[in-house]
Amino acid sequence: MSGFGAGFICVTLILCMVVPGLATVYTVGDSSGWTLGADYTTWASDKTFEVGDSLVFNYDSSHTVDEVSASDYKACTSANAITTDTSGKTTIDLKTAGTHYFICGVMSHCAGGMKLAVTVGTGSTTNPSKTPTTTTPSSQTPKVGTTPTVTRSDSITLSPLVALVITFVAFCLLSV
Ligand SMILES: [Cu+2]
Repeated sequence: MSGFGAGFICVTLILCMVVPGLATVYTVGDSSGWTLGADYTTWASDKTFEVGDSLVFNYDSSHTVDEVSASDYKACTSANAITTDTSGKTTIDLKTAGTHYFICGVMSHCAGGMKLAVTVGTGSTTNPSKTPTTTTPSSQTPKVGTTPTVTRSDSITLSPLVALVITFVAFCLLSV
């Protein structure tokens, strides 16, 4: 009887730990939303974006959300926009690694600060199939006879979570 209960609690705990690590939804500009007068470079500066995360732009009908190329971002032009939306609530799923650029397409708004660049890293916890940019550490020369150290930072950030999960699984097996 109690075995079922303990097992259920363990599975629930593991899910609770793992699931929040999968994807994060970022509200651009937080409570300010997507508007003139906000500083999106500062907003993005303390955040880490991963593949699988998403951005939500909240704005009124005087703005748009256009995803543009790097050069168009610098030039503040949305003439060649990759995507554009005027719905007032735009959700962008960050599906690929690299830098994604967003501007407001209304004249002079981009120059006025409505521009956002987010650098997306490859998701470390999941999405092993989506790793378009894998940089091989060519500078490293593991010629010494010792065991090669793990050079991928992804594995390092993942390990505490894995350790926790393993601990919980071991705990479950012992208690059931
Ligand atoms: Cu605007």
